[in-house]
Amino acid sequence: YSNFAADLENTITPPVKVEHTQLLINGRFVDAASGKTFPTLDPRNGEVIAQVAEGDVEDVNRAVAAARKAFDEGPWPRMTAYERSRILFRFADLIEKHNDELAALESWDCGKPFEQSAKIEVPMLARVFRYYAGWADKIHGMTVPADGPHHVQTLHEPIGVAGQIIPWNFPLLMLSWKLGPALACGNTLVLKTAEQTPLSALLVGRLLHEAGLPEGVVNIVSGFGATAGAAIASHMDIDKVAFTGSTDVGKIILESAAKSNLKPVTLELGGKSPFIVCEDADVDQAVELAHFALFFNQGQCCCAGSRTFVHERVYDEFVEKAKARAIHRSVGDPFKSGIEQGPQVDSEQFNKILKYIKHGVEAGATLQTGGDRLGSKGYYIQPTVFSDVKDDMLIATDEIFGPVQTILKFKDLDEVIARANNSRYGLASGVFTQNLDTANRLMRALRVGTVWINCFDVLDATIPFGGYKMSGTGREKSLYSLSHYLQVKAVVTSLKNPAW
Ligand code: TXE
Repeated sequence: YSNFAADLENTITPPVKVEHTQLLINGRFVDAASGKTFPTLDPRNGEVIAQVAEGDVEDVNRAVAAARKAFDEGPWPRMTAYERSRILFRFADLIEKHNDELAALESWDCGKPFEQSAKIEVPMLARVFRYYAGWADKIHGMTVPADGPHHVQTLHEPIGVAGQIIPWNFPLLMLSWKLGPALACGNTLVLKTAEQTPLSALLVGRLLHEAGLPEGVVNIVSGFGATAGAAIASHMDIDKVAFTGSTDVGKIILESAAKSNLKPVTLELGGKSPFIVCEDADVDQAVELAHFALFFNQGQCCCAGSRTFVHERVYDEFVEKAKARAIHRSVGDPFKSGIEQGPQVDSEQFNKILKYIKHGVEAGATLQTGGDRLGSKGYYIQPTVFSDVKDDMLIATDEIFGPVQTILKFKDLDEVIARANNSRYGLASGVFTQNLDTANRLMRALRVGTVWINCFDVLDATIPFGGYKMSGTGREKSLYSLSHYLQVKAVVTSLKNPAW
């Protein structure tokens, strides 16, 4: 890794200016009520990018009041669905116009490769909003053939004010998966960004208003979980909460919702997704896909293929090649061309990953490559591969959320199904095989929200995403996401002339 490490000492200046650092409440950028700010840091070197307004309970209250007014008095929920749809389409056009600016803010704050942000994530952001713009005028109820002299229909109404709390690993995409369905259904909302990555969402907020979004519909509060986040989860005037983050905080959110006003909650939490390489696999292809499944986004994906199960027939060859692929992974300044991996998001995640690597070594797994930090500043970690991993080692049970591949050996399908399902999580999985029967068997047997067969991380807006077990509840993206942002009202009308 020495070549990369040498490069890490000089950080490239990102091609963007930070314009927005205040909270967005009622269509205006404002300071926090307390006047407090917090620094958002550059993961390449730990230096301050900008001071950002630190929202707290009082700011959440102001934001909820604005969202409530925008919901109760309109115009947003009462606009024609077509008008709402047009605003969202215009917003998607503005995303494209500001592609590189959004991508640069995202990469600077998160540490992810700029090429990844500019070519994959920001285009996906526009795609997600166009998907939901298309839904806005296609949301409608049913007529119901009830017994008796009644005409029965259902109205699908927006749920009200949504509270949305997002993490730092994909700030823009997580924002789009939450704002998209909420807005298409006519809700207003308060979004809390992660404290590590507040910047890109604030530019999104400005662009939404440039597209014609009425004031108060989207309010964005930067701040911390224990203060601003907790205020959202327990707020009496928020009608629904959507959260993406750790399983531990997911439990707190559910509890706060129950203890306050019983608002419905959707949760998208952690995972320990199996990636199963079957005996008929083309090893080179399997290695490449398994590598992508784990290392993409510095390994900071809730659906990362973080338990690589490999059939014993191809195991040795797979381990050798997985190691070689990890050694060749290009790690470096995310603003440099051709970089596959940047730094981890912050010192907390960085230390957590190094701790798990140490656990792995101590537990007796074989460290094939990596295992340490890269360079002397910032939060870069060497692409790391462990083989001979046993199911009960912490590196095989816990979400590491970093560039650490753990390879486990299996003998037959029954065994790997049982082991893959033996997890408190159930978010996603990958299956690599040419055998149709094997693929069909695994597809049905795995207790997870997504099965990717001979592919991974296909996250199109049309495909539902969400977890079984402790990976969460509810589905994001796709038609399924809309139901979480709608109330169903039954309307029963007595018929004067039932004979008809
Ligand atoms: O998560 P938190 P952290 C996993 C991953 C990672 C671990 C810890 O394993 O290493 O979680 O990351 C807000 N009330 N995932 O500490 O704390 C917080 O401000 C309300 C998986 O960053 O869950 C941020 O906006 N909100 C995951 C968001 O919750 C609270 C993505 C996530 O932070 C809160 C991120 C509280 N009491 C981490 N405490 C995924 N599913 O993709 C914190 N928050």
